[in-house]
Amino acid sequence: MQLNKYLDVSPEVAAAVAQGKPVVALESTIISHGMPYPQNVETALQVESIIRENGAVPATIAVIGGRLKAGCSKEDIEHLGKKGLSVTKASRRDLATLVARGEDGATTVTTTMIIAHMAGIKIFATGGIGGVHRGAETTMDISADLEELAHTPVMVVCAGAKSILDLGLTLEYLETHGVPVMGYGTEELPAFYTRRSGFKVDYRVDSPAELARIFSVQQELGFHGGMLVTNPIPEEFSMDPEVINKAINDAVGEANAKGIHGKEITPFLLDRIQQLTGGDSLHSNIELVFNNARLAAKTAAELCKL
Ligand code: PSU
Ligand code: MN
Repeated sequence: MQLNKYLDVSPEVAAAVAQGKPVVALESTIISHGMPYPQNVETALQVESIIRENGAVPATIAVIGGRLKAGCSKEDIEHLGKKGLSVTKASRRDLATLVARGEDGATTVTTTMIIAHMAGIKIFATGGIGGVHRGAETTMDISADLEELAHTPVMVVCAGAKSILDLGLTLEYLETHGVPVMGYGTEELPAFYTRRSGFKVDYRVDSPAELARIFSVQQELGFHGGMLVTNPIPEEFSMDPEVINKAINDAVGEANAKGIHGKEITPFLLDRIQQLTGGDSLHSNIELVFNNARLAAKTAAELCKL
């Protein structure tokens, strides 16, 4: 396969892809913008170990010095975690400029999907995706993640979406763009910190093998889009809905009062929620990422058998 000239695939990831072995992509915005240092680096490294324990090769994705990386080194991860918010949060519109200027970028769900696809990786595990923000009917703030899910053939395993978003409108947008929303072991869309949202997913799926089969058929049908797999946070780590919803509402209120918008709003809300819940939400956030990594690794292994 002719790889993009701006892409570096690590030798381990390249070998696994070439041999048809399971590989799971991981994003880096969650490292630089989603969690504080040093928990961000510890979590990123532990997620990689969990993927290995479950039989797949991890490929953490980022932009380092203008190179698109599929398979970051430990040093790259440490660098992204330490630099934190000063690393550009890189969505689709940012990639060309960062590459041309030789800069670093922390990849969102959007750009992780793009780079994973360039490298031949089909499955990606993360915490939460971006979506239609509350108030989007006036702000038009709709994450590029939804558009990427419509066009790029990568399965994204997440814990649903935080109710910093308008979950109903997010599902409507995905439906319009033909993105299937699967619930792993559930008929209800999980709300990231909690297992329930009151909204239905499109299909409940109960095994990694079936997820792999449906995704594979979608590709064979010639559809070019992705698939969203929503995996509820394990019961023991889920939060009290009243506590977390109050924190979310307060954080959204503050963001509106301060006029925060655009790419800054998601990192602002994530950070405020962590402060308002005294670190409980960070613990839940870490555990749900581990849970998604396990499911993604198992699904990647099933996909390789087909
Ligand atoms: N939602 C979360 N955690 C995150 C993000 C979203 O619960 O870390 C990050 C992801 O990288 C996602 C990005 O792709 O924020 C979406 O940003 P925006 O809303 O600006 O599109
Ligand atoms: Mn946005």
